[in-house]
Parts: sequence; structure tokens; C-alpha cells
Amino acid sequence: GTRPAYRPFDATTRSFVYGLQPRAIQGMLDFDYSCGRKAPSVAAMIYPFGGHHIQKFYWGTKETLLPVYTSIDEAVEKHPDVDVVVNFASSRSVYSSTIDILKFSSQIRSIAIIAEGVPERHARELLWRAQDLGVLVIGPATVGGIKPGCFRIGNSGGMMDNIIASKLYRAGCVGYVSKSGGMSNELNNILSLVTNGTYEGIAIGGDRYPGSTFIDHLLRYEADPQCKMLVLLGEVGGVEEYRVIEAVKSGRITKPIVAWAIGTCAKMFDTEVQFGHAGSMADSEMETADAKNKAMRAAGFVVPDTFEELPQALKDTYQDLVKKGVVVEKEESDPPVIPMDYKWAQELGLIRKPAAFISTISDERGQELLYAGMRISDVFKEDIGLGGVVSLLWFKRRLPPWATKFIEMVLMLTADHGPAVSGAMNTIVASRAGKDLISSLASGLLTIGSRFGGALDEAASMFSQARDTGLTPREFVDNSRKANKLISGIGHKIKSVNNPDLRVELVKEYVRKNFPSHSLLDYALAVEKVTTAKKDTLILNVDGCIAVCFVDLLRDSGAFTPEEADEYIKIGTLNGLFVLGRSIGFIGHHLDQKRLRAPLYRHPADDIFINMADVSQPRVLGRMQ
Ligand code: Q5B
Repeated sequence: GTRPAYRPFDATTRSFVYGLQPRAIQGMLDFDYSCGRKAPSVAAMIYPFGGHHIQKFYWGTKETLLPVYTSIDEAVEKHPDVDVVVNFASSRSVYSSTIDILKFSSQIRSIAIIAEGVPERHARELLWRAQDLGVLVIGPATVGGIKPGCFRIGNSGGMMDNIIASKLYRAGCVGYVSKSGGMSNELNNILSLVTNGTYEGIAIGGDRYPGSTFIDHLLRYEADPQCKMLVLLGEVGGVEEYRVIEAVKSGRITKPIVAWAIGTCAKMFDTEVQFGHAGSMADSEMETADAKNKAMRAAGFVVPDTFEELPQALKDTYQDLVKKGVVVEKEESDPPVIPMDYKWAQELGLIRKPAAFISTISDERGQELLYAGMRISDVFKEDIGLGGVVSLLWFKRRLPPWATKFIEMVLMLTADHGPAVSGAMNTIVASRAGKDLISSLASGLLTIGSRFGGALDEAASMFSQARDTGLTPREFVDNSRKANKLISGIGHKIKSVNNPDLRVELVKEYVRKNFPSHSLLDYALAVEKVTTAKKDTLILNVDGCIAVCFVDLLRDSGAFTPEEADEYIKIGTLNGLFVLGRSIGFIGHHLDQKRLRAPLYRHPADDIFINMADVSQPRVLGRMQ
């Protein structure tokens, strides 16, 4: 690239993110946007699984697409402008992926390794290889670092409001190094208050073998004319601070340097103290924080007496540079506003929006699934049965046991009526045409209607209307005939007075024994007397019988108001009983055909009377020529 080695990141830096990290990437893009970058700092993602695809991100108020490549090879070929990889691979896969990335060292000049717990043997080998190739490695075990106004490595700098508050959308003049990302955020904040802010900040990570260390970055800052002041936030353990001391003593570092080693409290403990980082333990006197602070002070660093005094030390050093004219303060300008994420704004209670849907029967959002407010565990504890579940999800209430048992009885009675009925036939034909369970089931269900199985709602409304308006059964039958209307729930293809439908008998028996009242059933049976007198197949059929009994249930169980009872009939509840019950049979027929390996069905032609007599002379519309 054209960037000087001391400045690996600038406002045109482009990177790959290795791993699927949409939140981190969105954070990088939001940072870019607040910096006024022309193009996002992330060019693409690399993720070996799930194939080549595209993901969508916000770019300010608009959206932008980023490709996901399955290999570094492809990504590098497609994006020659990229020279940074932010590697989010896990501690298990980070070694092999970084080795892969290092193969492209002529293009990829910097790699940030985020993973914690990378085996030291792997970390050391990566460090040596990268050094050989002159590739800058930041990490492992770090958020990375931030170059205000230019580039943000992953989640460095924290949330966007933090970034804006610490003015990281534009460059200051202070370059710092620290071990931890948390301390970096603190430093960004302090620097924004007592200086013109961070020029660049790197968290080298807390492991024993970081890919780059304090001295590497401080020498870069020393070489970079835009960086005017250095900060070293060291800690107990290791000897890296002494390499910086050497550099100051030998004159390789000349810029003012403010420093503090964290962990001075270690001496308050009797035993060795291991701080948060793997490397943060003193193996000898010189590795203690106190010894380091003393040595740095002696070498001419600005070292405060306590950590609390660090801001003042930074302020004094900075003010001195301003006074000398080394730093010329610029006028501030406001960064572009990053729209708040919808979810976040909602969480903060800043916005509201009307819901597109209302739902009132079940809720799976909490710890436990709720059916009409009843926990699923209570459904079993109280053994409410399938009828109880139907009453919760269809009627949003618990019905008395005689009613839930009735619902179960209906489902069991209607479960099947042999292979010859319309729905079963359709299911079988579809199944034999090679269709799957859902298609075959749907094919059967689609035959349920006013003639077959779907006469319940209409029967309920016809019978109750007739009875409610005071029609005698005979008047009802006569009126229907005059209106040329079949009575829903009356008539059967094969069942008759002499060949009674036992299902209907079972329903009648149960209802008479268990229902508080069965006035509409009685009325329907009186109607049946009239119709069967004409023709013995005009019985109260299974649809009709269930329908009138269900009206009795809705009206007289005490669980529904009269308006609710009417509404349930109007909105098509009762056909639902047959649909649900018969689905059991249709599924059975489908499985039966599959089990039998039944071949494609073709209806015999001799069973179809084909007659085209009335179309033998095709009609010609208009003139032929
Ligand atoms: N007539 C069920 O017809 C069927 C009349 C009527 C007054 C009536 C027919 C009908 C109403 C709808 C209904 C549910 C199509 C049936 C079911 C589930 C099933 C099925 C299974 C299972 C039967 C002969 C003569 C004619 C008609 C007159 C007929 N129905 N009059 N009110 N309702 N019913 N469907 O046998 O003077 O000779 O011209 O539409 O309730 O689907 O097992 O198969 O579990 O799967 O073909 O049980 O009744 O009789 O149409 O030739 O009529 O009776 O006007 O009079 P059929 P048709 P006329 S249960």
C-alpha cells in the first residue's frame, strides 16, 4: 500500500472481518459514518461455512450490502484495496485462519486477533511468522484499538454514544498503548476531557505473547508527525515497559510520554496476585507496578503519584505542548448523527409503533409457553386433555369437563369414515400421485364443504334460527323446500333410518346424559321425524347432530354470553371440529398408501361417460378468414 509503515490505519483503510460478526461490523460502519468516511471500512466478511452470500448493514440512514466470502483467497482477489483483517475466529480456529491470512502478506499488512484463550504455543508461532513477514499483529485477547476519524477495530471504543462522547469521530494528538480494552475506553474518555483527544489507541491484549507490544506502537507514534504526545498504560507483570524506558533513554523516543503502571495495590496482598490478564503477575521485583513507575519516572516519563492524578498529568503535558505551539487546537464540528437502532430506541422507550398484528391466544415469549394464559406445565398438571387445549385455544377459556370431553368425543367420532368419502379419496389420489403428507392432507381437507363434512356451521345457524323464530319443525322443512334450500345437517349418502349412523347415536346418548340442556338437539330430532317421513336417508347426520349439540353447549354451558355463542357459530368454529378430527384420518390414509407403495392412480375410462355430442361441431366465433 501507499501508507507509511508507522500509520497502518487511516481514513481510507479497508478491512476484512473474519467470522460472522454482524454487530461488530455494524459498530465499525456506524463509527465510519460518524467520522465522515466516504466508504465503509469493512469491505467484506470471510466465513468458511454456509456458502458465498451477502449481508445487509446500515450506512447512516441508508442500507448497504457486504459480501461474505468462504475463503481469504477469494476475498483478497476481489478486494485489492484491503490491507487489514480483523480476525474474530475462535481460539480453536484462529491459528489456522491467521496462518492462511499471512499467506497474503504482500497485501494484508495488519491483523487484529480478538480471540481469548489462544494457546501460547500458537500465539508464539504466529508472532514469529508475522514478524518475519513484517505484518503487524494486534492481539490475541484484545478488542484491538481505534484510530479516531479513521478506523475502528471491531468493538473497540464501546457503544456509539461512548464514541461520540469521547469525540472519537475525529483525530486528537495523543497516541496511547494499553493492555486492556476496558482501560482504553477509560483513557479515551479522559483524553477527550483534558486534551484534544486520542490520535490512536491500541490495546495489545493481556496474554503473555502479544503479537505486538507497547514499544512497537510507541515507536510508530514517535515516527508519525501527526501524533504529538504518547501515553503508556502498563501494568504489573512482564518487562515490556523497560523496553520503552530503553527507547526513551537512548533517544529513540523523544516525544513527551505520560505513563502509569496499574497494579500498585499488589503489594497490599501477602501472596502473589494474578490480575485479570494472563501476563499480569510479577515474577520478580522489577515486574511490580511500583518498580516500573519508579523506573519510568527516573527515565523522564511523566508519571503521576497515583492513578487518580493521571488526568492532571495528561492535562499539564498537553497544555505545555499547546503553549509551545506544537499542538494547534482546531475548532470542533459536530459529527453526523447516527440514527439510533430501532430496537435500542424501543428499549429506551423513545419511540412507539402500532403493532401490525394482534394475538390473544398464546404466548411463547416468556420462560414458559402459555395457552390462553395457562402455563403448558399446568395443562399437564391439571390433565385438561385435548378437549381442554381446544377450549383454551379456540374459546380462550376453560370449559367444564363434560364440555371438554364432548370436544374429544367429536374429534374421535369424526376422525375417519372410511376411504370412500370425498376427502379420503382426494387424499389417497394425491398420495398415490407422489405428493407429500401436507399436500395430500390439504387435498383431502379442500373437499370439506357444504355437502361433505362442512355442513356444521350452516346447520347450527339454520336450526337455531328456525327454532328461535318459532317455526315448527314442519314449517321449517316446508319453508326450506319452498326456498329450494337443502337443510344442512340433514341427509346421508348411505346412512338411513334402517341403517342408522351409530356415531350419531353415541353423540345423542352422551349429550342427553351429560349436557345441562339439549333443546336444539330435541328440535333437530323433531325435524328429522318430518324429513325421514319423506325419505329414510334424510336423517339428522353426523354434521348436523354435532352442530346442534354444540349450539346447546355454547348457549347453555354458562361459559358463554348469548352474543359470544352466536359469534362462534358465525365465525366458522364448528366446521373446525370436523376439519381437526378428520385430519387424523386423512393423515392415516396418506401413510397407508405410502406404506402400501400404492402406484399412481388413473381412473378407468369406462367409469367415465364421455359424451361430446353437444360439442361435436366446434363453434366458430367470428369469421375464419
Ligand atoms: N334432500 C348429504 O345427498 C347429501 C336434503 C334433502 C332436504 C336436505 C345431502 C345434503 C345437506 C348437507 C349435509 C353432510 C349430499 C353430510 C358428511 C360426513 C360423512 C359423509 C359420509 C362422513 C346426501 C335426495 C332427495 C332429494 C333431495 C332431498 C337431500 N338432502 N331435502 N334437506 N338436506 N345434505 N352434508 O344422498 O325429492 O328426490 O329430489 O346435501 O348435511 O358429509 O360418510 O359419506 O363422516 O364422512 O346424494 O358422514 O343430503 O341425496 O342429493 O340425491 O337427494 O332428498 O332434495 O329430493 P344424496 P340427493 P327429491 S354428512
